[in-house]
Amino acid sequence: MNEHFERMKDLPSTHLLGAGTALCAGCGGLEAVKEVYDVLGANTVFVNAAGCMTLMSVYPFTPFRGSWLYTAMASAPAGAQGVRDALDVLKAKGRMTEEEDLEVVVLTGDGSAYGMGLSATSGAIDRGLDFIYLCYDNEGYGNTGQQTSGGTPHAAHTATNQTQAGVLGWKKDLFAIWTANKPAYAATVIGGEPLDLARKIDKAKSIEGPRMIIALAPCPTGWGYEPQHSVEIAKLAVKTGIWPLKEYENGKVTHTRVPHPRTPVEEYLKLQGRFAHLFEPERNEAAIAEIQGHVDAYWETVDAEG
Ligand SMILES: Cc1ncc(C[n+]2csc(CCOP(=O)(O)OP(=O)(O)O)c2C)c(N)n1
Ligand code: SF4
Ligand SMILES: [Mg+2]
Repeated sequence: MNEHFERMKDLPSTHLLGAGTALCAGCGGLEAVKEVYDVLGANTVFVNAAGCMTLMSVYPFTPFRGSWLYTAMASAPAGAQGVRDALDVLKAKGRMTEEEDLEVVVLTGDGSAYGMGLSATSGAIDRGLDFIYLCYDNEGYGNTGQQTSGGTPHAAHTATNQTQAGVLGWKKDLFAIWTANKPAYAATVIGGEPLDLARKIDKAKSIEGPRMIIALAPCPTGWGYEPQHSVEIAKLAVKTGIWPLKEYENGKVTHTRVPHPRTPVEEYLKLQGRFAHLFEPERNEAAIAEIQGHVDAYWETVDAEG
């Protein structure tokens, strides 16, 4: 077993399960949610799919000034529909003013967003639901010990993929799945690039309809690194081109940061315990080159589109 998962095994279960009543130090998901909330403000109701962030609202305690509804993993967009409809009824009956209205925000992990909750999300986009959908993507089922999800990257070790090769498949392109559904807006963000994130959330706030946001969420506990490296890893995700920052509006995708020159992907990979087997006991040149090739191929398509 990878040394990183050996260490996880010995952690108290409260820490393994997203730190019980608090989140882990250096949590990139929490950083992104805080930055998003700074822009959205108190007139927000979160509809939360079970995951690490659920621990931010353990009744009667919450750091939020607005409201919170907890749902099963697959159902957050359906819950958001109910909340949106109830708010609209209150407004129609004159029991709530426009100023008192709430922004309905699904807050979900990648386990739901890339898998279990995908059909409910697709349905909500089809119905033109007026909501923001925020996925903090820590690339695994973090709350239950970092099992593989549809967001887990190629070659990573997870609690359910401990072979020398790691995960054989490739991270699903959720942004492409969403934009194929033609939402009003979609964007990728990361807490380590707060200005880019704030501009996109501000824009999402000004638009009506389904607005989809994915935040890559560096996760010290699940990815196997010390909490103080979260911002460095976030910045490397962008500089290496592994996490393209982009947005979709009116049928067009625009990249909001184009790293040039791109830092080699191994600078990002080698900081994380989940990729340690690519470097020790000996470098797996073929696997590192394959991941680099994948990233290069993506950016070649971007360059070709100009
Ligand atoms: C249908 C269902 N299966 C399993 C669980 C147990 N469970 C709670 S949180 C969680 C992990 C969710 O992963 P993700 O959506 O990526 O969020 P994260 O934990 O990484 O924040 C699981 C499997 C559940 N709540 N519902
Ligand atoms: S996303 Fe990772 S760092 Fe954040 S609370 Fe969950 S396990 Fe901890
Ligand atoms: Mg997750």
